[in-house]
Amino acid sequence: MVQHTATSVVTIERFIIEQERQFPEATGELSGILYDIALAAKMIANKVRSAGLVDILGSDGSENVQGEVQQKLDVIANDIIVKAMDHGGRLCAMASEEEPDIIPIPDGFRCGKYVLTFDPLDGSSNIDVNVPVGTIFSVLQKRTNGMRGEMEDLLQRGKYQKAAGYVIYGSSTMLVYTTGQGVHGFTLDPAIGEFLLSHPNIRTPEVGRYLSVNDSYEQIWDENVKALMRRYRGLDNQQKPMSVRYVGSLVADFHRNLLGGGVFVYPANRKTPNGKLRLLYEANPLAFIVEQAGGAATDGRQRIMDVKPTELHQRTPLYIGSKRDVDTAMAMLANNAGSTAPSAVPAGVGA
Ligand code: AFP
Repeated sequence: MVQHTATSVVTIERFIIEQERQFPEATGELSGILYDIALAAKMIANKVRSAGLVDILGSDGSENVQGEVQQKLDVIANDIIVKAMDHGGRLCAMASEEEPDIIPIPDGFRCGKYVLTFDPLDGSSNIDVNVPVGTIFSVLQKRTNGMRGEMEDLLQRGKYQKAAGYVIYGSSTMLVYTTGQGVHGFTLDPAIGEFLLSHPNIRTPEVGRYLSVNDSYEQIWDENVKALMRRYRGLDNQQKPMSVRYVGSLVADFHRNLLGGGVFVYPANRKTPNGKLRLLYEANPLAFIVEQAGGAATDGRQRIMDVKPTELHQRTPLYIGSKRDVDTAMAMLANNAGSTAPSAVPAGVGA
């Protein structure tokens, strides 16, 4: 690991090159993917920043594959990423939370040895109220022999990820990524249009201060999930109470907890028995990051990155963050995680 002082100005490009030099066998393809993502992130940041100024807010009326109404910026961000990534010759397929099927590399472009999955603009329902949103991505290496990427290449366990990261469009724009050599954060300097290394070697506290959960679902949680929440709040006198912080924008909640220590929780409930969040686009990339930072991620039964995906848009319960707090979830949910008794959902819950 190259050491940088707090005062050295290191662009993301320089940092990626220096990391790559430590691996003489590296072809530069993974680095190229990361540059292209950084470029797409700058373009999306620009759109997000001006969202309040131009009439591009609100829904464009179409629905994504989960039946959710898309915001216009979702569509724009999706398009930006696809166009920034599909012609570089480094990817052989992509999958986006906003598209139902594999996104192929268009005819005429070279296919590379990696696949990319991404959520182009997570938390987009928050855009109308000027709350941070984010992009999440994951890079895997192709496994099949043909030229084009196939479903099998995308449906790999998270532990096989080669890189993962997120971009948070907040009071400043930050890109945080890992290639398995620690977690590094870069802040966009808008004056020069460059991501500069601002958070080298991020480590997350072992014990969290914050609990991020939407507890309006309490009525439709399992009893063991309710017990876990009582534990986190200190109500069973087993630990110090955690402070509740919930933005409702996963990247924002995750980012705060990564830096300050905490656990983000989105359990299964009777309305969504597999939880809400997506394994490939949200849980796996953030799990890779949190583990690299010293934290952990589980679905309540097993480590997130050990789950074998069976479909592109698979959902998963998610408990992610500081190690002790995720271990507590594992211990308290192990017998019955994710499953909920099939009884009626009270009217109005989980709307
Ligand atoms: P949207 O992309 O539909 O806004 O969903 C955001 C999200 O996937 C994630 O960013 C939040 O953590 C989570 O949903 C919030 O869900 P609840 O509204 O059910 O708490």
